[in-house]
Amino acid sequence: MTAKPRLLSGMQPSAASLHLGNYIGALMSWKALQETHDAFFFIADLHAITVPQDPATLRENTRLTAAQYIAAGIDPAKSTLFVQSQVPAHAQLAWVLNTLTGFGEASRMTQFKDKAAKQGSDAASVGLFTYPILQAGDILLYQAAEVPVGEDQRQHIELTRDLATRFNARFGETFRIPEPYILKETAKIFDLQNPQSKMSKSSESPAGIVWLLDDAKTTAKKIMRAVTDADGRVVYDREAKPGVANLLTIFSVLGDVPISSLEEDFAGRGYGDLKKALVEVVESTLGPVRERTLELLADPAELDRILAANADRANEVASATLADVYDKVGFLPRSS
Ligand code: ATP
Ligand code: LTN
Repeated sequence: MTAKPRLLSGMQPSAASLHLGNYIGALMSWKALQETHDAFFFIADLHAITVPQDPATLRENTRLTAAQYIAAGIDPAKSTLFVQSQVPAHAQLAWVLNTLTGFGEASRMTQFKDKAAKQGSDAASVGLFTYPILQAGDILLYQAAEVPVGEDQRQHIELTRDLATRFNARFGETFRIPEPYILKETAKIFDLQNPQSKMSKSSESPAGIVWLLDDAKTTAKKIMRAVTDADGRVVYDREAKPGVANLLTIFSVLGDVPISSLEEDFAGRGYGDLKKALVEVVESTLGPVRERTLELLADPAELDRILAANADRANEVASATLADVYDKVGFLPRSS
């Protein structure tokens, strides 16, 4: 039997709830990938403190995010599902990789430039600047072959590959060079009120974001009020009709029907009909996810126990890689 390829991905616990974009763009594919891969999925809480944050909220959001991973189908018995800060090797490897990264190289990361611009560059922390180096460490610790991420993360995976190649050349073969596994553009979900921008945890568009933990009524209201256009035809055209195209994408992915059959079914009917049917489809997917999340949160001690057991599993792999790195860079081992 050949071993399954190793895979790793993560999300920041930067909001209390994940949204429909995270569900369709990340969790649905992760769930499928855990069947064919030796998968590691984590909650990137070390990354979450690179922007101003509130400690009680961070702790709460970390549990909430873990519960939503599990509720969406990430099985902690199949995948290793852990909290980043519970595996100390992430911070330790990041330090070593910091010393191999050029200042100019780090300065070219576009996500930093965008996020720093939002905060004002004086307010941006050095942690935000070195965020991609911590991310490189996440991936390299597990010798991951594949990293499923959205297109916006491609540059960070390229940096990871460069750092791994550089380390291997300087100190000897240590890291596996990971491949990006860029999730399809068709899985990209846009804001219901502003269908030119992607649905995002940090956007300020309360009516445009479908949170996984919204109740059924709130979700229905958001879908019924989604921005469309004056044309009235249910046709997929991303350029000319972004609002309708977005609704069709969500329907197609969650209902598992091709967009062309939706166009046929709804030909000659209005957007109201499309939206009503979509409300049903979204609720039949998100309803059970929401209920399961609430069940898991009702027993936080059990949830924390699952996370601890998974962190132990992650730690076994991560600490072995870190020990090799420490040895290769020339640190004096502590005698036992
Ligand atoms: P933030 O606003 O804090 O950056 P986000 O909502 O954009 O958060 P990320 O934490 O950047 O989400 O991404 C987590 C995962 O969810 C990534 O794999 C990303 O590709 C996916 N994802 C995020 N938003 C969407 C979206 N609108 N459509 C599809 N996938 C998405
Ligand atoms: N930066 C990623 C989250 C993330 C990640 C990782 C993804 C942190 N470390 C390692 C894949 C592999 C994001 O914002 N989506």
